[in-house]
Amino acid sequence: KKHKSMVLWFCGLSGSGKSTIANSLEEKLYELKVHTFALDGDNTRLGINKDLDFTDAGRKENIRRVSEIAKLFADSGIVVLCSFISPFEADRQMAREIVGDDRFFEIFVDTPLEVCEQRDVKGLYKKARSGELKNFTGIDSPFERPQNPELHINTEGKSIDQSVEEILEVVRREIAL
Ligand code: GGZ
Repeated sequence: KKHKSMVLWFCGLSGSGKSTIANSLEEKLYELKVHTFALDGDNTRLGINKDLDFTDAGRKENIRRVSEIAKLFADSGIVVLCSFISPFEADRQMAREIVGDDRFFEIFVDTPLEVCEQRDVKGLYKKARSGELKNFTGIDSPFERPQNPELHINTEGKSIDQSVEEILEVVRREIAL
């Protein structure tokens, strides 16, 4: 017998707030005694996926591998929070198929490019604009907006807590908290 698990798949531009929202949600779920595991570029692209670049093919393989990892964690009964730009509809569809449609929840963290670029926490947008960084999502690499995500969060004028509450509602419904 296993705890009910699910994969929350956060997609959106660099600097959109995916990881920030996921981390805050994780704290809330901890208080509710829900076991979680968070996957993002920081703990995968530096390790298991360090051989991959940001070409379309590199991103596809990145998404394929992290989906397989998410599937294994979900099989173990954990709620998995995946935060990846995952800019291509076909790759998100692949992730959904690998994980299983019934437990895959796509959350589009919709923050306008202008806002992400204004924040530019890591100075990557500046480098992308100057041409020092190639294939940067939103600048010279596309982001295909999700057409039918389970949840579409417009972050503008919304606090992290408000976004987290919206997601908590879905989680509560799914795993019957
Ligand atoms: C997009 C890049 C790039 C390029 C490095 N394009 O804001 P960050 O820094 O911390 O998050 C971004 C992260 C994206 O990795 P993902 O694995 O989520 O991407 S994907 O789903 O498309 O495979 C950014 C940094 O890596 N970064 N170069 N060219 N983001």
